[in-house]
Amino acid sequence: MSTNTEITSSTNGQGNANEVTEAFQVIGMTCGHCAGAVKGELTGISGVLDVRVDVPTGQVTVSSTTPLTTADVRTAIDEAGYQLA
Ligand SMILES: [Cu+2]
Repeated sequence: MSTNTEITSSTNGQGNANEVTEAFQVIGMTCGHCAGAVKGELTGISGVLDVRVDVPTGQVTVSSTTPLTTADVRTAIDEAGYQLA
């Protein structure tokens, strides 16, 4: 399982919620449609703010208001038709 978690605190004195950015490795994406499908499913997870997909490396970076569970991410990627590495 290759999951990198990096916590980014946006503390600019406004009491903003922290933004969590996590990178996941997805197997099977080959083109922009694949990326769009994965992005669409992940965006549907509660709290997700932004999803970036790099098709050549299979790296998917998700920013969210709270840390995502691996189960949620795995389910979303399954729904899109791909596999979490
Ligand atoms: Cu494709």
